Amino acid sequence: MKRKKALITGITGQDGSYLSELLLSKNYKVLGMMRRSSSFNTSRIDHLYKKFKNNFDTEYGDLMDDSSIHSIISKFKPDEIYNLGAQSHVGISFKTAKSTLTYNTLSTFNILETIRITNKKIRFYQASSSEMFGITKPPQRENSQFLPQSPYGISKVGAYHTTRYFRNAYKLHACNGILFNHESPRRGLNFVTRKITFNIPLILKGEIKKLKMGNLDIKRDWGFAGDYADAIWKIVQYKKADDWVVATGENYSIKEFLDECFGLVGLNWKKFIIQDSKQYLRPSEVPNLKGDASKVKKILKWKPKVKFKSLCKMMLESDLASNGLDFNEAKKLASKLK
Ligand code: NAP
Ligand code: G4F
Repeated sequence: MKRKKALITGITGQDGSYLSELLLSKNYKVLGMMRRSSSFNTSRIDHLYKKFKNNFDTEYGDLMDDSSIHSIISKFKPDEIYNLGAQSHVGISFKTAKSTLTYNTLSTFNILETIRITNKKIRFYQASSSEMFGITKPPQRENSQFLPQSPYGISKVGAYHTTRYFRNAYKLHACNGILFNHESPRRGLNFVTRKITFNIPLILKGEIKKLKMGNLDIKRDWGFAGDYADAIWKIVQYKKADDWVVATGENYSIKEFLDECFGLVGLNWKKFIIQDSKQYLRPSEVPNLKGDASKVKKILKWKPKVKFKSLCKMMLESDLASNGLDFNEAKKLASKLK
């Protein structure tokens, strides 16, 4: 059987790294498109260059530069394109509203238009987001209303509709995965879950005394990024291009995430967290996300394996290990802070 080739944008991000590992394990050839940065940004994928040297590589490109997309697609000739590249931070999107709107929406258009011109058989995946639902009440599903509350949310609605437009108008196999929050030890340090697990060891070691945070009453439906990579792949393999909600169906507040993680080392978070710090409050919020993933479960037979408590433990264990600590040693340090 012919070996499949996948092009991944946003390869250097959390999801890019898990998706690459999954596709390589399925014998794909994977090419990642990455942007130039002044310092190296490949720490999440460095292990793949060596291990899969004939099947894994990256190429510099820019999703706002059609000629660079065209050149990569013409040369690599992918069967599938996974568009994960985006300014993905909601809070920062309020500060970089115009570039987030432009980049996240037009980048999707640029890839789809190139597919339309070069090879309409290429299957396309768009990284859509539960942030698009905004203030719509949970549970949110495929046909729930989009009421985005941030430049990021609006940009993702634009990209979602761009994907549907190419599917309907030009019959491209263009899919939207509407993924709810998914986390991992590779999550960026300025997303709320990783901010918490990254800083607990620093609190234990006395390197910081207090951590400033924003609104802790917000609820999110948090899954594990490794599980979500599997859903992304299944969405693209399905015979019919469609839109799919991917979620665990359970949600927790940030206070509950703090309870769980600080509890694992025997600490009470209230002693160490400053709430409602102006720096982290957003001009408008998405208060309550909880997805209904019945469709993806029923048709694609996908279900999340990692639940909330295991996710907290996995992330904290990894950040403790990076500081040379295990849970027992962490608890000993914690007893000195009580
Ligand atoms: P991430 O870790 O922030 O990775 C984003 C990727 O996009 C990185 O490779 C980043 O490159 C690249 N990128 C960002 N801004 C760019 C720009 N202006 N030009 C070129 N490349 C740029 O995000 P993720 O968690 O893996 O998410 C992957 C995709 O899924 C994103 O589109 C995100 O919006 C979407 N999504 C994520 C979640 C979630 O909970 N994780 C949920 C729903 C949807 P650098 O490494 O150089 O920064
Ligand atoms: O972890 P967050 O920054 O993720 P957010 O805004 O939900 O966005 C993530 O999930 C989306 C899917 O719904 C993705 F599309 C998007 O790319 C990204 O991956 O914040 C979660 C919540 C927010 O309500 C925020 O206001 O936590 C609240 N929060 C409270 N204190 C904080 C903090 N968020 C951050 N980042 N830092 C804080 O100190």
